[in-house]
Amino acid sequence: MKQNFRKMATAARVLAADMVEQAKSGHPGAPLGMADIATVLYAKFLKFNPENPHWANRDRIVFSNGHSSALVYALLHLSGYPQMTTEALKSFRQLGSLTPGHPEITTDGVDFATGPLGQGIAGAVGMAVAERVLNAEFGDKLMKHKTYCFVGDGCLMEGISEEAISLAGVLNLKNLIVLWDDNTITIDGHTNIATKTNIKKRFEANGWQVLKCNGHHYKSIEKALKKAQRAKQPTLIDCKTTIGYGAGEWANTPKVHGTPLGEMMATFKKNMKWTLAPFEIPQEIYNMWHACGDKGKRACKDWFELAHKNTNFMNRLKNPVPSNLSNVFNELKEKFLVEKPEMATRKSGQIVLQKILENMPSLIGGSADLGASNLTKTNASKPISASNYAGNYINFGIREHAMGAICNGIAAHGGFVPYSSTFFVFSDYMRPAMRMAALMNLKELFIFTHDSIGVGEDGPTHQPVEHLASLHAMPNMRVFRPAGAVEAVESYETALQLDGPSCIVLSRQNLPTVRRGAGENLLQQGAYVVRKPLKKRQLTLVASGSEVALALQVFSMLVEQGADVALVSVPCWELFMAQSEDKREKILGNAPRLFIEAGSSLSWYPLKRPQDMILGLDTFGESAPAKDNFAHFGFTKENIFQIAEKLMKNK
Ligand SMILES: Cc1ncc(C[n+]2csc(CCOP(=O)(O)OP(=O)(O)O)c2C)c(N)n1
Ligand SMILES: [Mg+2]
Repeated sequence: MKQNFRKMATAARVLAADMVEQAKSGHPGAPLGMADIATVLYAKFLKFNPENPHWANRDRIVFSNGHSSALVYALLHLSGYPQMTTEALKSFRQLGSLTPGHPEITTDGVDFATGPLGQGIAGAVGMAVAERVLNAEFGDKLMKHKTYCFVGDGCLMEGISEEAISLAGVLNLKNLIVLWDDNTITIDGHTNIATKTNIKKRFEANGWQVLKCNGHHYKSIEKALKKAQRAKQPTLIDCKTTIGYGAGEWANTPKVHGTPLGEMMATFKKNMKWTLAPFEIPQEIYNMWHACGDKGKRACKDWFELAHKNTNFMNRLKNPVPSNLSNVFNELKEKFLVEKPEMATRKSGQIVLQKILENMPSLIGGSADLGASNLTKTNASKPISASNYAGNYINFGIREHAMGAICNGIAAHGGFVPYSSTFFVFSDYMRPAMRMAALMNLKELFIFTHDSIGVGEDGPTHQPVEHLASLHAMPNMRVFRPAGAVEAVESYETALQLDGPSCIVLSRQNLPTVRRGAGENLLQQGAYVVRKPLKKRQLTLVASGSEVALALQVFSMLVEQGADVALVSVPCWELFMAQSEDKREKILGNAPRLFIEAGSSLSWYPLKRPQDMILGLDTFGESAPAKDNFAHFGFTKENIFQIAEKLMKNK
């Protein structure tokens, strides 16, 4: 099949322009500018199979400038992804379509959801890491592919890109090829109004190879991509392009970034020498585009023949969580129930993590330079490095934002459950990536330690207050805050059983083991009665994490006074709120409720009735020893005892 790149790129351009026009909304600028590069990439290099979009050894492609989505869908349509019909293109940006405003991974052929600039390039770094680690474990025949990533000027301005490319340099991810749509235009004008960074020097300083091409000249693009294939380092290709290429006076102006061509459409189509009706593509051009997938189809077929013989590998891809983990969890629970350790949950968490790591090669992750504090580096951790990818621990450096997005990329790649870790208060630094994990429903663990004012002397900058509530507000994110060692085991167990992302929030300070009997995993319903009332409840104490221990002291004081009290632990607010109201009410009971949490009171209002009370923390903490801090904010057994007595009297 003789491919004519000019015709192919023109078809991609007009389709993208037609889509934006039909929707009366979207971004024509980047698609028109990037179409030539994408055409050469798809025709000559990208290894993909439209008939099997999830084939594990395909090349990955991330459009970090997610506003180029019209081009993404045009490419998927032209190259023959069955789902991406002309109808789908016509539904661009409409409710329930496969062609949402920015790419989402629920569309076949979209490897990573993008839109918030910079997330994509960090995700691509994660994919390249995943590929290298699997390659080290299973060899070239089963796992060897490239990760391509388009970025705009915006992605490179975002700080996360610096975090990501510097780690990519350290890990020397030679299979990562980033294509920069270098059009010197962003929404507000020429890039020189906001940056004078020498991008070439910046990437080179991080150990990358930097190549350059004319992004509208096929030979030039091909030459650069060819060189990148043989790279010994990660590669940036600086593709000089014109935003809105072909769109008359709008080309090379910010206007074309996000304005449907409208009155400029006629000029554009004339410049493209295109006379067909909107969405009409000649068969000859379809044939050229369909041929792009041929190399991938052959490679995919060969790969399956081999891969099927390796059940270990195939099972790993199907489900990275091994089936025998329940034994690990049960043994640990038994051990903790017998030993009843007085231990920080970050420490019991480390014991759990180590046991899982020993049994789960697909669990990889690391910390943003707090391995020794988060206790997420274990005796079973082995570093992943440029000289040896066969490890399970990533030294992320002090780069929380990229750490989150890189883990998203590892999870989206497949074959792994990634984990990241830092102080809970710095979850803010990775929140945009966590939101994308939730949106993509990626199974991963965000492990946070130093979960409250219990941090103590480091002071309010280091003391999370609003973080639990703010993460509860994030859709599809689960937050586990175990009260002790047994709940720590169950937090990991539940997080690994369920789909999607989970946070595991752990204490710095020691906590008693509050759980008594073993039995089933009690975290699956989010909350449970950890100390039962005798006959008729007069009060229910409700707490999570370290405050459960405090509540337990109050419980004992009240019981000594002859009161009949229940203590409820809520290790996972989201799972509890997902229960039926009946079930929740049964656990919480009719008696007055006293909610105790050393954090924003916001989360407890949905469960608070007029006769109940919340002891929360709605200001910043103080720099003081933890004990003094808790006392200052009323988190003492004496104060809570008094509040409890008042609540019971008021009834
Ligand atoms: C984190 C984030 N901030 C802001 C935006 C809004 N936004 C979308 S595109 C864009 C400009 C991007 O410029 P560039 O990457 O050069 O794209 P081009 O205009 O060249 O297509 C901005 C500010 C965003 N999507 N994400
Ligand atoms: Mg630009």
